[in-house]
Amino acid sequence: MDTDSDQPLNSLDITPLRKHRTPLETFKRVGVPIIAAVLSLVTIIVVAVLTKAVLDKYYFFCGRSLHFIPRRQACDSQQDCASGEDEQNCVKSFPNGPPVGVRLSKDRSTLQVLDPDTGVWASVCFDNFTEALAETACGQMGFDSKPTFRAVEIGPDQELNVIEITEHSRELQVQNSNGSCLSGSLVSLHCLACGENLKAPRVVGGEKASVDSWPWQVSVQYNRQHICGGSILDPHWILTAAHCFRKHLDVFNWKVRAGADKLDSFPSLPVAKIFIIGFNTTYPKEEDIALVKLQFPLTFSGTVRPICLPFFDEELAPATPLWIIGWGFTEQGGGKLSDALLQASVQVIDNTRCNAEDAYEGDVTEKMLCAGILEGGVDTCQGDSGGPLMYHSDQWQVVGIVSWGHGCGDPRTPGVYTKVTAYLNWIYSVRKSEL
Ligand code: 4AZ
Repeated sequence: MDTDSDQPLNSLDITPLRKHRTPLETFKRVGVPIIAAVLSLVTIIVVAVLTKAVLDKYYFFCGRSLHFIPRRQACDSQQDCASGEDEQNCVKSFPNGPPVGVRLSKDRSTLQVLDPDTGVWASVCFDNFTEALAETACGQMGFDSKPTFRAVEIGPDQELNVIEITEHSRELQVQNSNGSCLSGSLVSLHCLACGENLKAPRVVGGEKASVDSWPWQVSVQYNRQHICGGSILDPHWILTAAHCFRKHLDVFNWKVRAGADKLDSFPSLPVAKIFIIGFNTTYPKEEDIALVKLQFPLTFSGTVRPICLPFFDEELAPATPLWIIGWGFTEQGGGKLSDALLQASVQVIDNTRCNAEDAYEGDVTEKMLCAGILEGGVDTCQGDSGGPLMYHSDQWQVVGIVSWGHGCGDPRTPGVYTKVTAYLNWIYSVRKSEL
């Protein structure tokens, strides 16, 4: 073996020859570790996301004492976290308080104010009415949008009870009630543009609906599962039913989906607060109304818009046509949710008929409304709860909230709805308390 020829003459002269790597070797040395690192990272992220989803679903994290408690212990009226965070962000009871003292009549949306001394409601004269007063009036009804108003002539039967108003600490006050109103005009007030859709509904019967027809319809969801329908009242507020929250009182996992007619295809919006009237109601019948406050205001568009609240004096005669919509069961009992939003037309059924012996035997109160069709077969059902019962006059109004009923579609036992006019003062008070 000739070793000498392999030895460098001088060790300082070594200039190691750059070894030329094949693409396969380069891939092995550089590509494989990168891929391994990326894969590990993806795995870590997936595991972390899944762990978080599972933890969020089954556990509540006590942030200050850094420990988990089972989710069912959150909002159970007992403090389980050391500093009580588990009882802080829960569905809130907001009892129906004193009258907010302001209301709008179906007669051209004219403004009425309560005289607290006499307990009498009076129409507001247009004399000296200002934009500031319009804002105050709408603020008392819990709107924070820019109102519009105009003068409308006093009708022949309205002359008696017309007043001028002023303002005192953001509340309207009756200034004089001597009946003089020089302008001879009342205030017609609109707090928010509402109840307009791009497309009118057409056919009667359960058929597919378009979000262009019902841009106020939302899906109220717990852990991404559709529980109830709801309607957009303004950028912050969704009207729905109280019984939707019966099983889950923690606000965190509730989300609202708005802006599409397919159940699983819309962006989901975080909820800030949920209000109901009280917890001690005889489920599901009494006071079945809830207000959901969104964390961020909605941006209105063709597919996301508010519906109007009814006027305080909007009485609906039997047989008045109304509309129902929802993703609820299409068959009673073992049905499943409909992926597409469905719509149907129904009629007001008077409470006496609805309370008959062969029907609800007196369970339907004045604060509820029955609607259906005589032949049966068209009705709301499980999963439609919380959604609107709608009436169209100049605009679309949410006159009812899907609440309860015996079965679905039975001609003798139509759907029963929370009568929204009976809760206007509550809706106004809750929103006002959050302005
Ligand atoms: C429910 O369980 C339900 N047919 C909603 C509406 C009606 C019945 C039940 C009315 O949410």
